[in-house]
Amino acid sequence: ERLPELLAAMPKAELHIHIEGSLEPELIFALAQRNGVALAYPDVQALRDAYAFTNLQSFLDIYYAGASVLIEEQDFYDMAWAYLRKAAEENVRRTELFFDPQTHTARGVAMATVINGLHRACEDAREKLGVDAALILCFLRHLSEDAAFETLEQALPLRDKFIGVGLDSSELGHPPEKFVRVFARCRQLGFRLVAHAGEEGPAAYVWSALDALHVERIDHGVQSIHDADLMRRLAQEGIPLTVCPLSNLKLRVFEDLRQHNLGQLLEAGLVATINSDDPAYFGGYLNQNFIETFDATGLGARQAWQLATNSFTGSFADAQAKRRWC
Ligand code: ES4
Ligand code: ZN
Repeated sequence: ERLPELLAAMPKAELHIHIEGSLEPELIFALAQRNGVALAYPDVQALRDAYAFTNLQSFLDIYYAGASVLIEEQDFYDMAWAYLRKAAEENVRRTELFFDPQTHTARGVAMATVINGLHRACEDAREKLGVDAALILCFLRHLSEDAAFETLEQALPLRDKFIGVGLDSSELGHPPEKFVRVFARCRQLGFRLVAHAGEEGPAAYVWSALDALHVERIDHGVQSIHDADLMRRLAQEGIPLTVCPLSNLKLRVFEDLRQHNLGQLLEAGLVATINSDDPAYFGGYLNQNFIETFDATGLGARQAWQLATNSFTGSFADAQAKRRWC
């Protein structure tokens, strides 16, 4: 049987998807119209043409601009529902969605509007699509730790609607240490913890995400390859890495997909996974990430099985659900 069909058909989990990064240009324009929000681009094609990124920051600027059309609870629902339908089609059985509340609260959108819209879509996904979906609140690392504390405070009345917290946005110059106190508080509160580290930033940021923040998973983490001691630790402790190949390609973390180190991470025994990151911006949803990465790097059926297994074992699903999938 052909590999692309196997990759598409196999049940899998997605552990690294920013729901604002699933907002397609067509939905951005529809929501802009619905909400009377002005966009800096005349049409869908002009917006798509602006997706010519050279690094993480050049992407983030346009990603935050796209999110400005989200105003009402139904907007957040519609965005998440569109992604969850796509996930179901791609045989995703479990997905853990990042969201960036500070992008929205800074524009005067209430925290409850954001979380209730996303959470309702997750509930409908379980019921109508058979997709198990959970939310992870991300703090924006280019903002202060005080701003993160304020965000946590605003979200706590809705704490049963998200399972964990993460750390995203501009990595360089914003090391994990900046958020030690707020992550300690989240840990105390019983949230699951993750952080972006080693995407553009150095392996040292992966060490501090583990030792200063006590995260359970590393988002990206591809720079870990440059530190042999770190590689041994990640393997020994079974710390999952949520790798995003098409994102890495578009943001020039690797200049060619053939140079991507996913195969080496697996070879070293790490719990590496494939994820889409911001599929509307990076040229593909989860199955496209699998197919293009396998094609470029020559991975085979054995790695396909390993990646699917890793995605479920690395997830924050309960033990019973994991037994059902694995
Ligand atoms: C992100 Cl690719 C990436 N890196 C860091 N933060 C992000 N937020 C959305 N996509
Ligand atoms: Zn990400």
